[in-house]
Amino acid sequence: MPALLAGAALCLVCGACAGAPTLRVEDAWVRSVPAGQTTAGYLTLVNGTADTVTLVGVDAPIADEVQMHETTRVAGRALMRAVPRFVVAPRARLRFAPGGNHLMLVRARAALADGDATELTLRFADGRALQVAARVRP
Ligand SMILES: [Cu+2]
Repeated sequence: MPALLAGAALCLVCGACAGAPTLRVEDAWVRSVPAGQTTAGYLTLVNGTADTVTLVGVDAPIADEVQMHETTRVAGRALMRAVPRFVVAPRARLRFAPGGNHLMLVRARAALADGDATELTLRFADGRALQVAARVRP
């Protein structure tokens, strides 16, 4: 019985933490790259709100251009193609991860070395923007 009560108390605490619905980014990172080359970025967008959000682009001051790509399998081969927007349902997550959706950071304006941090800004259809720090790693 004491264990049950403790569990109930924990749930209340969790509920309080999750009280503020937010749109946030987890685990943003960019693969290290020499200057002038193209690299990839990854992150998880967490839509903790009750609204659908539409991601329409990402900006990175380190790159000439950023494209959002998805990876599809055609006849056993992985092909990537640019996607203009990603729609994220309420309380859903959108993952950019190796082998799947990813950000292409075209022509790095400076070298990105392991341990650096770089900035990414996510832009949404409603005009909102979300700026995050991405770790650089191999
Ligand atoms: Cu790509």
